Amino acid sequence: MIGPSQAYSPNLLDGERMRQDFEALARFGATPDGGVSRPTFSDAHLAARKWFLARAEAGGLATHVDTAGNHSAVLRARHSSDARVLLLGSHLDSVPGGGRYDGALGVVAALHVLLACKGAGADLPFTLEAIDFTDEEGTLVGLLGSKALAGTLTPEFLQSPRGGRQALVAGLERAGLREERLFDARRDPGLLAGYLELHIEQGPRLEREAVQIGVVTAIVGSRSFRIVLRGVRGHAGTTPMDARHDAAVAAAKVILGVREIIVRDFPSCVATVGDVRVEPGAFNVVPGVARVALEFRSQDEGELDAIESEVLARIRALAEADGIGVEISPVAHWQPTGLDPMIWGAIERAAADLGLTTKRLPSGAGHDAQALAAVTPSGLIFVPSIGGVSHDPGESTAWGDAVNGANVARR
Ligand code: HGY
Ligand code: MN
Ligand code: MN
Repeated sequence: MIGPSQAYSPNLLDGERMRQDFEALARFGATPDGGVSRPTFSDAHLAARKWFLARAEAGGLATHVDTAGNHSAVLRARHSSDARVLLLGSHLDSVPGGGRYDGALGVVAALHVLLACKGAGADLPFTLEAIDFTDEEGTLVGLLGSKALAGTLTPEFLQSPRGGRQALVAGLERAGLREERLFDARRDPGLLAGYLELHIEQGPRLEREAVQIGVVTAIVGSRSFRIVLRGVRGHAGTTPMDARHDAAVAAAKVILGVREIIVRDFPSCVATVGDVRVEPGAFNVVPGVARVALEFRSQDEGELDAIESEVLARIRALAEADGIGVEISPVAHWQPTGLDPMIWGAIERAAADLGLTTKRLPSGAGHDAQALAAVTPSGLIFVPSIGGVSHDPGESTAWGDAVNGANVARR
C-alpha cells in the first residue's frame, strides 16, 4: 500500500514482535474477563498513549502530540522536508468494558508498518505517520481527534457532546488539553497524501464467508440523541396504577416504539438505546425522571432524516399520551461516508500479492476514516472478528488474520 514504485523490503511485518506489543498494550485497562476498559482520558487510556509514544521512540521514530491530543509516531521522508504525510492509524480509547482489538490493532499495526519500513531502509517520497486519534468511541464527543485533524470539528459540536459538557471539560483538563486549542490540530489537506486504517470488522460477515480481508467501501452514518422523560414521582405503595405518570414506563414504551419502527420501516438500519437511567432509582419510588440514550444508523443521509422524523414524532406522541414531559437533545451526528475506490483497488492488489482473499463491504461501525475521508483519500481494511463479537470482552481475531491485515497495509 506504500506505492508500487517504492522500494521496500519484500519481507513481511514481524508478526511475533507485533503480538508482543499488542499484548503489552492490552495490559492497560485490562479487565478480568479478557477485555479492556480504556474510556477516553481514563488513567488506563492515558497510560496506553504514553506507552505508544515510548515504544515508538524506542524504535527510533519521532513522535508528537497535537492540540487535540492525537498521538503520533513519525517516519520522515528522507529526501524532502515538505513531503506529504500518509497517515496510518486508529484509536486507543475503548468503550467501557470493551475488547482488546477495537482500535488498538490498527494503532499497533500502523506502528509496525513504520518500524518495518525504517528497518528495511525504505526510501519513501512521503512521511509515514502512525496516529492514535483522541476519543473515537465518543465517551466524550466521538471522532473528536480525527474531526479536529480534518478541520470539521466545530465549537457547536462541543456544546452538548455525547458524554455531557461536564465530562468533556473534566476530561480535557485531565489530559492537559484546552478546548479552544482543539481546532488548531487541523492539518492542511494539501499536506496529506491519504489515510489508511486497519480495523477488526466487528461483525460476522468475513468469518461467515471465510474471507481474509475486508475492503470497506463505505461507513455508516449515525445520529445520537439524549432524551429526558419527566413524569411524576410517587410513593410506590400508595400511588394507584391509573394515577401514575411513570417515567420508567414511558422509557420502556420509547425503547419498544423505536424498535418497532426500525424493524418495520427501516429493515436495513439499526437503532439502539444503550443507556437508560431512572431517578431517583429506589424500589419504593415511582420514577419521576428517565434519561434515555438513543442512537440510530444508516448508510444513507436521507434515511437518517426519515428515521429521525418518524422516531422523534413517536417519542413525543408516547410522552403526551402518558402526560409525560419530554426533552430531546441531538448529541452527535456522523455522516454516512463513501471511501476512496482508488484505495479499495490498492487494498485488493496488495491482498492479491499476498495470496489473500478479499470482499468489498460497508461498515456498520463508525471509524476515524469517516472523518478523514472528508479531506483526504481514505481507506479501511477489515480483518475477521471471531463470532462477529465486538464492544465486548470476548472480542477476538485470529492473530494470523491480524498480521494479514497489517501486511496488506504495509504493502
Ligand atoms: O460506535 C461505533 O460504531 C464505533 O465502534 N466507534
Ligand atoms: Mn473502533
Ligand atoms: Mn468501537
